[in-house]
Amino acid sequence: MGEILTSSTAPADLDNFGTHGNYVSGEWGPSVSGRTFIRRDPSDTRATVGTFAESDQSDVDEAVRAARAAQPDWNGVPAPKRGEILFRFGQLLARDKEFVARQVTREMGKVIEESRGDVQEAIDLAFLYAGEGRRLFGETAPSELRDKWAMSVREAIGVAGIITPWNVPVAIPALRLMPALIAGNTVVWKPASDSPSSAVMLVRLLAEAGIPPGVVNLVTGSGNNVGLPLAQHPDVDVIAFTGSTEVGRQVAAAAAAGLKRVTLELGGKNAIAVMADADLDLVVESVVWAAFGTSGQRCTACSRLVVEEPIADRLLARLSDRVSALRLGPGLDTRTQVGPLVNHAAVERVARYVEIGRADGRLVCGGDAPEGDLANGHYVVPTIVDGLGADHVLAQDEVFGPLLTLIRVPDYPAAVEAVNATRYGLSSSIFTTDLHRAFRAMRDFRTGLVYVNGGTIGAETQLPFGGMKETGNGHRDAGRAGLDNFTEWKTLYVDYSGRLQRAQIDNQAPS
Ligand code: UN1
Repeated sequence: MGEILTSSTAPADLDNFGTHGNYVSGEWGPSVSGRTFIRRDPSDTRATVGTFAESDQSDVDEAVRAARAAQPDWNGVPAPKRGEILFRFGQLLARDKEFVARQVTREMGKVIEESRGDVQEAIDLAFLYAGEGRRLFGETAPSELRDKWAMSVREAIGVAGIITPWNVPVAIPALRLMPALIAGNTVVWKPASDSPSSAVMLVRLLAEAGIPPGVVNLVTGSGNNVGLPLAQHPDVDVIAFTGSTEVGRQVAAAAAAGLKRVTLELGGKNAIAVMADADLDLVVESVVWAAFGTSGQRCTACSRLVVEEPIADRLLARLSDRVSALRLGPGLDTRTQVGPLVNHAAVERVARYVEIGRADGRLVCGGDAPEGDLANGHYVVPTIVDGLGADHVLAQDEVFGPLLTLIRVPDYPAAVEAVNATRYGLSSSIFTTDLHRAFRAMRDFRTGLVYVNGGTIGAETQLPFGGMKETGNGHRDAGRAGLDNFTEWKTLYVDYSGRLQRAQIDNQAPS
């Protein structure tokens, strides 16, 4: 992997991330208005994570100007050289992995092991797209005419506006930034207000890796004051948004007048289907991880468990024992298995759904306020609800929390129907030991990702990531597909016959 990097920019005092501005034209500075906001630790809101720039339209304007001005030069850097900078960024992130992971946990709450995975996914993406700098393949095709050449090349779109969520605050930005940058676009990035320090850390490392001034610009602040102005901005060519379906619609509408490219990675209501022949030990472990990892706050999280009736009671009993024993606590405590939710609004939202579950179904476990010393954090006890149908609101809405709804079905066709009975289509999974069933599910489940004998989370970086239906608008992140979000196709024809040759007219077979 080349040079080993040992020194770190990480400050010694982890508990004080300090005050940070925006990053525009290679300079850190306050917002134009001078306003700031504070991010608190979701595991104990008495602790402050840091203070960040509260930006608005004028900051967006400056950042877009900087990105526009830097784009031709960045585009002129040979793609393999751009790749070397991304590679170095990956090395720097590997060097600082532990520091970045700890900071991620402090600001958005998930357990430290998962934050390490988040950072690792970004390292993987940096190396993956660094390699794309030596590929970025187009196509060549034979012309239908003699002495004529036909080929296509990928080209940068221009300035990319990238809006990212707090739940995977390192990997998701990398899913967008790495392909945008390798293709020669410049970027204005608005991270979620609940995870600004992850963004600051990534931008510092990008700068240290050698990203030139103006190529990546960071503007922190709210969705209304920064995200929407960015989506509407006439000088932004492509908008990439990852977040809820509701906000995705607003972003798409804001970008529509400018006919921008819009790539949306939105909600999920992901199901695990468990067939009667499944290995139940494996099911229990996989469901706990898929449903309650990141406290259920992943777009890929499993929130519906579709179970064949004959094994439903047995599975539920085992699951309930296992889930009731999960240890809640701060994500930095290595004994913790489930961390807090991101903020108070999230706790209230999940609590509302738990109450609906209590009224309309049967709470199998959870549903109560957390015990012990957790009153100062945003904790919700992992909860399972039984006795509801696939069309119930708990089986339809993306709750984005540790709430799992069990749906009993008589057989495989009913399982397919239940799995597909949502407006989302991100991830799904089947547990079975029957090979034929497994292949049928791969065909029948209408989701962008289908797992066999694995939970719904944990997609790798080298293949397309994204969903069908209202999970997005048809685009995919990751792998080579991720380049499609940030490139135009240019088709090139070169006629070296020295005479007029007309396609579709002068291409008769030789007589
Ligand atoms: C998300 O929750 O928005 O497949 C993305 C996974 C992760 C990415 C999650 N690699 O669960």
